[in-house]
Amino acid sequence: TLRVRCSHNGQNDDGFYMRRCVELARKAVGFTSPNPMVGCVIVKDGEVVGEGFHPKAGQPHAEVFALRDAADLAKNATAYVSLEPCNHYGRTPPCTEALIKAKVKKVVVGMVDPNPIVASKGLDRLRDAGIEVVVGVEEELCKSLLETYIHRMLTGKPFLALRYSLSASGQLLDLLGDRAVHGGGYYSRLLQEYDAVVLSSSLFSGNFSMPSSQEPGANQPIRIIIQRNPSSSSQVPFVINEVTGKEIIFTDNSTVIATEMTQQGVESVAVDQVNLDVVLDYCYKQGLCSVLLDMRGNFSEFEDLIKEGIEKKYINKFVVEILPVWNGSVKTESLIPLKSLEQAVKVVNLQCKESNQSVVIEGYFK
Ligand code: AOF
Ligand code: ZN
Repeated sequence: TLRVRCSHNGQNDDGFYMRRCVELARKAVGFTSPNPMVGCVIVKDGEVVGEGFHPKAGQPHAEVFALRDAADLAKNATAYVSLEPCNHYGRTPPCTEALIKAKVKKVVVGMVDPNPIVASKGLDRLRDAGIEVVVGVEEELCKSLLETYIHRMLTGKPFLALRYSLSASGQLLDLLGDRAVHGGGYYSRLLQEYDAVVLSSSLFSGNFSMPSSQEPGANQPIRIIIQRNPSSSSQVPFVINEVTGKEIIFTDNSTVIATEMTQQGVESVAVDQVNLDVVLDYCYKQGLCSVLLDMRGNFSEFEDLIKEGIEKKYINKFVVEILPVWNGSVKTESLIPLKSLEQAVKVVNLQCKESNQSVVIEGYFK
């Protein structure tokens, strides 16, 4: 078979192949949760002889696909993997054994697996088998690919991102504003990356339709609907359109309403106070890695959730989409003056993301 020969200028080849691993891993965005996205490349004499990525939890890992692709050529080759190969029997057998059996000479790893059942045991096993192991190539890139997985493993909480949209004139936009972008391209892609999306029940009073994630078969996040002080069952929110997937309603103080919802076939959780602790704990127990706090509809319902999220440092990231609409004049009375730059919450790694109809900015809370 004809194999792709990659040019190597004698410079940082390891980085080149690791970036290819990450590119391969990304092919499964929105398909692998709760498993991490992983890519693997097998290289022999400067030639790529095998490639693979982990397509979905329950399916074989990246290394297995790449080794199958390389077949006999894996012998004495170097395997590049964006995440440390596993050394345990989970849904699938250990990748370390597959690499050893294929007789690879060297394994180059992007990052150590933070999963406590792996955590360097994979590296130890490879070294014990006489394989040369290099760790930490393009580590930051590999880590950014797995930010939600790493966060869940290290903190016992799902990764939480806040999303909202702004007019070009600087105001928060409601649902109507969101429709300024036809097809909601960026939003659909974003949904695909999160395991759960938190929405306000106020959204469901009108003709709200939830876009589905972009690719067929891709992850459709669980919808968590916050409904405060429900007074009658007529307010039971539900999704009108064809979007599938689980929906669950969190209500304040009303087991009566909760019972009614259950009778109507809607899953609900009644708690004294709906807050992020409750929502995040629920998501963690469900095995979810990431939650998107989606500020659409009634912003006041979200005000205290966001305040809590910032104060308790639960919000890891924000995603703001600036849409091509100008919303009247800018009202200066709505400005909240910044007391001092020192007191402001610091945002790091501000980045502009690709989107064809809007400007998308992402940033992280320090
Ligand atoms: C790898 N390569 O491509 C992935 C790894 O239940 P399992 O067998 O799928 O194991 C899941 C765990 O394996 C997961 O939590 C993570 O630690 C590791 N994922 N490891 O060597 C891969 N996806
Ligand atoms: Zn594995």
